[in-house]
This record gives sequence, C-alpha cells and structure tokens, in this order.
Amino acid sequence: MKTSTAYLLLTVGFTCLAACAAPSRGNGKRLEAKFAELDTNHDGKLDYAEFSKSRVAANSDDPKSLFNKADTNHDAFLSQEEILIAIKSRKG
Ligand SMILES: [Ca+2]
Ligand SMILES: [Ca+2]
Repeated sequence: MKTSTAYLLLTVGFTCLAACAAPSRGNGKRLEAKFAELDTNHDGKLDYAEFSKSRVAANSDDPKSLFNKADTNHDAFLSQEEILIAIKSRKG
C-alpha cells in the first residue's frame, strides 16, 4: 500500500515535472530544461539535495524513498535517463 502510494506520487510528480507543458510529444526538451534548473551544481545529475528542491519531493511524504526508487543504478544520483525511466515505467 505504502509503496504503491509512493510510486504513484513519484510518477505523477515526475510526469508533471517533465511533461506538463508537452504532454503528447515525449519528455525530452522540457525535462532537459527542468533538469538543468534543478541541477544547481551543473554536474549533469541530481543528487538528493537537488532532488529535494523539486516539486516531486515537496509533494511527497517520503522523498528519500522516491529518490531511491528512481536511482536504478544506486549511485546516489539521478541521471536524466533514470528520470525518464521513472516516467516511462508508469506507462507500462
Ligand atoms: Ca547536480
Ligand atoms: Ca543513478
């Protein structure tokens, strides 16, 4: 129960993060822009501190677990690819 709720928040949040303005055209450019905005130290990936400033994290009661779920290679960073995977996995 708890897990699926968290997952829903993750997917809804990331979808909004990435696709609110471009719902039918994939997530590329919007995600890139949003990602760059969140990536405050410009290392090309989001660490937890950066992620925690996102709307996704703000809307979650357990942002750490969202982060860990999206971080599929467990390097403690979210790449754009990992975020895209998190978005896409909700669809299928
Ligand atoms: Ca960063
Ligand atoms: Ca990662």
